Amino acid sequence: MLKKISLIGVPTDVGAGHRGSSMGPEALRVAGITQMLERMGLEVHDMGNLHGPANPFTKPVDGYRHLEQVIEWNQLAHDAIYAELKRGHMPIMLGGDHCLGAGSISAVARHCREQNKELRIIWLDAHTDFNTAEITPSGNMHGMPVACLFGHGPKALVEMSGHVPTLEAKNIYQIGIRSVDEGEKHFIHEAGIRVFDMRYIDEVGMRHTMEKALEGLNDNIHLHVSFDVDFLDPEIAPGVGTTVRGGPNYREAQLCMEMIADTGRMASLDIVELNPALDVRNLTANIAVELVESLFGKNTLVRP
Ligand SMILES: [Mn+2]
Repeated sequence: MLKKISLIGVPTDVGAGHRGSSMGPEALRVAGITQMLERMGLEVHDMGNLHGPANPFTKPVDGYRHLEQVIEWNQLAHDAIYAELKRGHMPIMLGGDHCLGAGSISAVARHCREQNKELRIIWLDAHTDFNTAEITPSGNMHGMPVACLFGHGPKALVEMSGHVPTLEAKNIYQIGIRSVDEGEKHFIHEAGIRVFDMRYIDEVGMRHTMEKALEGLNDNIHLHVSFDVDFLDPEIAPGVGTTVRGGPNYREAQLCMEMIADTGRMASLDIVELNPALDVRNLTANIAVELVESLFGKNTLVRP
């Protein structure tokens, strides 16, 4: 694992239906993300927040809400994350809503292409985020980043990584899924994406699920984790805009993170959709920071 971490705050909610995830980066800092990472022995560079357009809070146009602002924020995130990867730091994006996954992963994919590395994304989320302008029920672009990365969406986002499509089915595993829109369901199936939904996790357990998602990792794979906080059950993580009941509980989420840490291969991370306006005394930010601590290898015992 890389020793130098760069925190990049991307304070926007232009892709979301509810306002508030723009306050996510500061809530994570207040919850002590920097101090936690330093305690883990890492060198932390807090790059501060990016500055982009305000949220106009207007209605969707042709199936996209705030398209212009979403593109601008994604380009900013892409450029900042790419610059950190280029100088050998491990970027952690503090979102921001999940529309930023398009820009962030475009940067990671660009870097991997240049380094001749394979990319594997672990997408932790209640939703598949595979909507397009044609099938979206809301126009909210935080439901579209995966589709963009697969080549379906506005040109500026689809082409951001410099290679279309940015991802193929073999590059991504989605975990914790429990809310898929009708049009999305068929589209995901056609694309051949491996989705480990909550039923799968219920049936075989988190351990087996993560073994599958992490199998075959080697030196040449860059592991990126896209952690949408709505992955978690709303009982433990109420501070998100799109809560869906029946998510992983605290122990299951911990196991998921610990198993990713065990691989020692995580090379970039996004934390998105934390919404302090909907949170209770920063509880969800605190839980997110605890889980990220496990993601960086916090163990209860010394393990072989
Ligand atoms: Mn999401």
